[in-house]
Amino acid sequence: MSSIEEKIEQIYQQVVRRNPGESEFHQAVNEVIGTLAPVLRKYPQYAEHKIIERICEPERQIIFRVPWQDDRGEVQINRGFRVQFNSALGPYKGGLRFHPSVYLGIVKFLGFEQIFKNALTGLPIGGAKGGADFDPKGKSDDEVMRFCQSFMTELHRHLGEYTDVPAGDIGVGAREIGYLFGQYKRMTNRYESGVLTGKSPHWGGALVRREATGYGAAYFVDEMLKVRGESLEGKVCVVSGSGNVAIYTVEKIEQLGGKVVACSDSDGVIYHERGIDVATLKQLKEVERRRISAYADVHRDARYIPGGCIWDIPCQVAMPSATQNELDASAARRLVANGCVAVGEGANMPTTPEGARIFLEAGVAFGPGKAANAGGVATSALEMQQNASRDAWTFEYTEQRLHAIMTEIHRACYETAAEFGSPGNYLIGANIVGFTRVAEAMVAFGVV
Ligand code: NDP
Ligand code: 2IT
Repeated sequence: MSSIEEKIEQIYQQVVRRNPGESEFHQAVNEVIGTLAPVLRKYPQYAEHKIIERICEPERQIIFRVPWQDDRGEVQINRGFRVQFNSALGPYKGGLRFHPSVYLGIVKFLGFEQIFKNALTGLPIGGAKGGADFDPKGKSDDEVMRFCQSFMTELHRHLGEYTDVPAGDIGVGAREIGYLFGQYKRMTNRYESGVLTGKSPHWGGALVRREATGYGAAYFVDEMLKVRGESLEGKVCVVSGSGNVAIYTVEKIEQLGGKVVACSDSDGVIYHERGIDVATLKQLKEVERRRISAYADVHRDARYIPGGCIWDIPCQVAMPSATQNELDASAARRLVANGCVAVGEGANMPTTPEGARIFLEAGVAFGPGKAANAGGVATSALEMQQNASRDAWTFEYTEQRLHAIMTEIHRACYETAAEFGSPGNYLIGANIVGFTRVAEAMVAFGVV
């Protein structure tokens, strides 16, 4: 090992020691800084300025009590988080996740990834993430509203259109953003549209934000296939999950001529050989808020596999779009054996490090989340632009901008991977592009 590699390993060990028990955060840090040795070799000033050490330490971490009353009047207590990780390139920006598994380690892994993803978009946004260990499943609208109001009552003092701009993630969609914005407006007495993104287009939200992550992920995979002289046209695909990202990944793949034969939730898998019907998906998930098993009641030729593993289904393109570490080494081996040629991560860190290694060794085109799913936050930044100029763009124009951003992210990752001696390795390309953009700004700002 060279001294640079040893130094990076020491930094990683230091991160593990300073952040005990936060395995997802350790994993995300290792995955990024493990690829940065060639960058430090080329730009020794980043080591001198201790950019890696500084980037691994969040600028600010906020943890707070969220008390609320359920429909029976019983008091419930949850824990809220906001990790404002890095503001070198712009105001803190990143989603809120409401899921019972949320703890500091998850929020920190997501916030860390967000720094580099946001830099990749080329737009002026820093990195952050937040959320709560609140489980929206089975809660009434009123309960969700009271929870969101209590959450924002504390968080509002840390936000602002030039300070920190949250959006959605797992368990947080347009309904939750509405309740959060309503409470922010009430507490601050300001109609500050740009303080949250993912708003309804009826009151300041950007058209295409709802679709953006899924559409962008499909565009990214199409770009990876183009480099190989192929496209999504005619490809058999599987998309895990059935939430916001999954639904619009299915929609765009189908628009680009691919066929999605399966999607899922945490209870099971739907297999529909003639292709998932996206209108049914939207009706069941967005309108009725039901489980994916209900799809098989609507389409009798579809099969529901309770407890099934979606990666057992043969496909040419796999789009993990549910959650972290949902695709491990054994699933990666099965996908490769079944003829999978491209993987686009719609979710954040859905593939384990071993799974990613298997894809790269097998020559599968592997689009890491921080590049492939950046379309969501990029369109959030477009929403901020529209809010700042009190303007509203058309669907067509906004989608064109999203498409151009995804094409540019692909180009930057592809060319940088080749420049640093790893052609075709988008993981390395994405990490290096994202890191160097943030590092340049941090060096310019001095020791802050
Ligand atoms: P949603 O809440 O809309 O949907 C989440 C989906 O993933 C549901 O189908 C859910 O199933 C499934 N899921 C969640 N947790 C688990 C789990 N532990 N095991 C199995 N399935 C699970 O969230 P999004 O679609 O917004 O987010 C999906 C992923 O995309 C996340 O990793 C998120 O960080 C990432 N992402 C989201 C962006 C956005 O704009 N929304 C932007 C970029 C990335 P169930 O209902 O059974 O829980
Ligand atoms: O992981 C992500 O990029 C998001 N959940 C979207 C963040 C945002 O601010 O739009």
